[in-house]
Amino acid sequence: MNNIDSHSHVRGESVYLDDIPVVRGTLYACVFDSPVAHGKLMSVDTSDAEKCEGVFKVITAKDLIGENQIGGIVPDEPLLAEGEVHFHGMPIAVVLADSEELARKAAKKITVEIDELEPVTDPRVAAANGDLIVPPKKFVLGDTANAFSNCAHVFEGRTEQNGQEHLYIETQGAYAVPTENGGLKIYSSTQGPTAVQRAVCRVTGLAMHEVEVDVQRLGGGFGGKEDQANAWAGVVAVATQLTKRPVKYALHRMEDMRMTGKRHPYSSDYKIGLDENLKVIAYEASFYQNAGASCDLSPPVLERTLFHCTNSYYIPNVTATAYCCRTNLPPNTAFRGFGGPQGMFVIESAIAHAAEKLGVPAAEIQRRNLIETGDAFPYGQIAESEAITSWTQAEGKFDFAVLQKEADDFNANSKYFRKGVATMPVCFGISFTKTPMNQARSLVHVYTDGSVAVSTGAVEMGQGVNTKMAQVAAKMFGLEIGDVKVHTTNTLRIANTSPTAASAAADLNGKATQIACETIRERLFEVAKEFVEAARIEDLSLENGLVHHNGEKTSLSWQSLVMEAHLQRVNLSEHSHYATPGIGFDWSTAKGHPFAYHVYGTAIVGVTVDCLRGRYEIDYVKCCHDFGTSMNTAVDLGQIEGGIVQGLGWVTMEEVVYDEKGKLRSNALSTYKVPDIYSVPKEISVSPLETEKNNLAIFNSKAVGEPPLMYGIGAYFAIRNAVRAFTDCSPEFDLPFTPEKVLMNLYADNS
Ligand code: MTE
Ligand code: LUZ
Ligand code: MOS
Repeated sequence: MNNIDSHSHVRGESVYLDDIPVVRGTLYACVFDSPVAHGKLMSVDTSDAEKCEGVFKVITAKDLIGENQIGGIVPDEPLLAEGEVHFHGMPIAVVLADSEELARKAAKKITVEIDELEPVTDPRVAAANGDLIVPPKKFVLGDTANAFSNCAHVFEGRTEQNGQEHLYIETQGAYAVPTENGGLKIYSSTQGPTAVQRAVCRVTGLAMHEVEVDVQRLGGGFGGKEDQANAWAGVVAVATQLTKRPVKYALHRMEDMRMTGKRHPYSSDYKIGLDENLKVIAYEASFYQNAGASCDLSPPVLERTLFHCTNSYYIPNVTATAYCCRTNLPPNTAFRGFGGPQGMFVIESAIAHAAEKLGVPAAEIQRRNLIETGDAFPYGQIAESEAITSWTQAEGKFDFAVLQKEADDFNANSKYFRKGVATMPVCFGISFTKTPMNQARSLVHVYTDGSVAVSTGAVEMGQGVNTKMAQVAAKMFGLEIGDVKVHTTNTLRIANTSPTAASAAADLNGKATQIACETIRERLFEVAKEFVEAARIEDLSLENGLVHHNGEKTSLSWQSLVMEAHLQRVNLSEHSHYATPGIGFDWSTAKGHPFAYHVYGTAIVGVTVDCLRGRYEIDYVKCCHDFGTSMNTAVDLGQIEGGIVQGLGWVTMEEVVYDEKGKLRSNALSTYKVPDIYSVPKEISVSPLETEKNNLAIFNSKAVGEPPLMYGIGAYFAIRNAVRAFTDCSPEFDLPFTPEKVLMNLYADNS
């Protein structure tokens, strides 16, 4: 079963925001953004821009009819700057013109007077200044203070992690079309149609039922469009409201890179305590999150850092504290893993540190501390663990000892190359940690020709969720995948959606679709029962387009059944709702059962470092991954491969650079490097951990969108091991480990 979009993708026929035919009279927007990171905005002069050819209007904050505010969690994010600018790239004015080119040309004519203030770019400086966006958050299990005094070994250190540009192939954008009586229809490249609808309503003053948001698909989101599509939709909505003309804005790559936030950089401290048997007895961590200039999704990202701060391990005494630090960078935001990778890197660094000091392999400490079923996570949820099974299966399948020996033998015989190997277990919780977000709706229509249409709140962004939705309906009705069409994600058909995020879209929307199909199927079986003279509807099933009775074919086809039901005036449509049962979290105690389940896995990563040049290649990533029971192995394998490559890009070559003035230097594809075909692992092997256990995943097929990204973290530790095999050094735990940094460490003076 392939992705249903693959055919139109390879033919270039899939429709993205910029492919939607524009309506006559459409104006094109271009945002003028702040040239400095921090300052008092004294004046904005748009007069020269307004005189430019083709310019219809220039909008600034004072023109807004609604509220100048798009901050969803904390109201600290104006749509257009007013009084002060908080980051380089902050939108200040919007030029509307007859073409994109004319709008961009005119935007260059805008001038501003700004009294510059000192920008803060370091989260520790912000924390020292008391500039936290929300109060610190803390998880406590056991008693670390006491436990450390009983540890045989205690190690302390610090880690630095940089951000990551989403680099979705399709940049951000939105298109607003006026509808009757002042309403708006918004096409948006967003993971959160409802988030866009809310933001648009806030800045225009319209009610939610006056604004329709429609999403066909995204050319990638990766978290970058969970919240940060809102601004561009807000811009075109305000422009349409003020001009009564359709308005479109599709950002150019450099505008997108400069104006949008990225994965959060973190600076962290750790302290780890072990006993004689390498059991981790106590762990303390402090996380300083670089949130950027406004709140955005930083608090829930920070919370997920805490949720995953012990990764796959059981540690009886944990104190983890997290600080949401306001700086003068673009607001950082959701990015695949959502703070989880940042939490996991710190514990893995602490383990690597301990291993180096104790002269044991890190894998030995990892393996001895894997969480078991019945153990509690620091937030109180009791594990149903596959940590040991995935480790054991990976070790059996890929023979860690042989891989390590291969590397050792190679190293003994090579003058300038070194191989390194590292293991990376992963445990990732599935559900939005904010419990109310774990709900979804689906609308299923069966038409009288037997074809089926499904609409859900899920947004297709390349991850294959539409394919999975079609599979659910096809399976429930005993049809072919081609008999089902998944339609755009639209707020008129599906209201109050959670964003497509947290890897939970297939589960939530799939379960809702399953419920809708079940309801329709029961109605149809009542009709079929008479025709095939069945005693009970439980004896009926739908397979290969035919009604089956006690497992035997009947002559009643799906199409005849549907038509007959319609003639009998039976409802062939259903709008259903699903909410994950049994989950909840109480922040007053910082305990609860936030996740429907966890996804586990263990990876082993091998690299070769060129010790003359500092360059490296990833030889392999081999993992045993917990799929539950995959409903689509092609799609899931694609997610694993993409996730791994994105994860190792973050820890190796992707380097977001802001200068001391808070200006983005890595602001184009020429200065920001993501993994390409030459830098992906030469081999990615996936061994499925198949379990029969029931879980809350759709058809027991566990969520796969984010967890594999964290296998990529193993690349950092593998490179580190290779470097240490060449020279006696102890590189700082500092991401990304670019070839430059590797080279510096290879020839650092450690004396
Ligand atoms: N895969 C592709 N191709 N494109 C994307 O934008 N986003 C990732 C992941 N995989 C993404 C992707 C992120 S951040 C999430 S949360 C999940 O997909 C969301 O989709 P799901 O809930 O259907 O797994
Ligand atoms: N988004 C969100 C997420 O709002 N809450 C989450 O818990 C989450 N987790 C992962 C990715 N996005
Ligand atoms: Mo993904 S970071 O939950 O959009």
